Amino acid sequence: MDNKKSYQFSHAMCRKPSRSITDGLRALNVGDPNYDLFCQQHQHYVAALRETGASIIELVANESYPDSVFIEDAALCIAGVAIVLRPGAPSRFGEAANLMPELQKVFRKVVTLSGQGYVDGGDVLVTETDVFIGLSARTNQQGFDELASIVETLGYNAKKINTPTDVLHFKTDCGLLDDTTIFASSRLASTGCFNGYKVIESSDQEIAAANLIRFNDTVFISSGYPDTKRLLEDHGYKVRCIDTTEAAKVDGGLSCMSLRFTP
Ligand code: CIR
Repeated sequence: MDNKKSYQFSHAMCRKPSRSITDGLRALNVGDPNYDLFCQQHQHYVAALRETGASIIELVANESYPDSVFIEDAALCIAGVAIVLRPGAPSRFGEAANLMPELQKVFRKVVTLSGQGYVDGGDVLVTETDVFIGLSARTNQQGFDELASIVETLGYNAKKINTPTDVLHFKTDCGLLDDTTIFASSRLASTGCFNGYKVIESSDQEIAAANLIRFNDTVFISSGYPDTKRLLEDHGYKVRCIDTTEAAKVDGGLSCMSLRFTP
């Protein structure tokens, strides 16, 4: 099956938030997420993805891993292959192995990184031809090397980027809009890492809106960023806003709550 375009997907896999989300990792403590409200916001997110026509596989909550709702960090689904990653935070090490059987139910080919490197899926942005991999506190050089060698066999160019300091993940600051266009913070865009692409920059006041996802015909952004919504609509995109206040308390955003793929 032809899996391109890089923003068109027949499926997404999501994991319900666990009650242990109150122990989720965070750079800054602004208070624990409210579990019930998180579940409500997560349900809206899942329903919105489904409304684009995709089938959504919803996994049960996993209390052993507080951050497991952020399923994107444990795997990369690309060109019909599921690559089980190695999340770089100690409390998340086990998430990938735990997810593997679920991926095996859906994908004919499931592979793992070859060594002991670390990669969080939040550091990986896939376009039609390129796989950008951001080195960060969670993704190291060895992880880059291991993932690059896999995606290159799938026909992609692997591009190594240095995620700006103090930014959790590469995709905290960017998201794909279409074949040739990337939305990014100015601090990331100004590094020139997206040369060859058209870049739409987020305003510095709405930098948190940079973690958006294009899923089928819709661009999903977090609620509360009216300038970003207008900007994207002015560029012709269909935009839908989703409340992510509870995920944000533990440094989560839109991209991290799903694996998006065509198996
Ligand atoms: C973590 O620090 O790992 C989680 N609390 C948040 C992960 C967000 N993941 C992502 O943006 N891909």
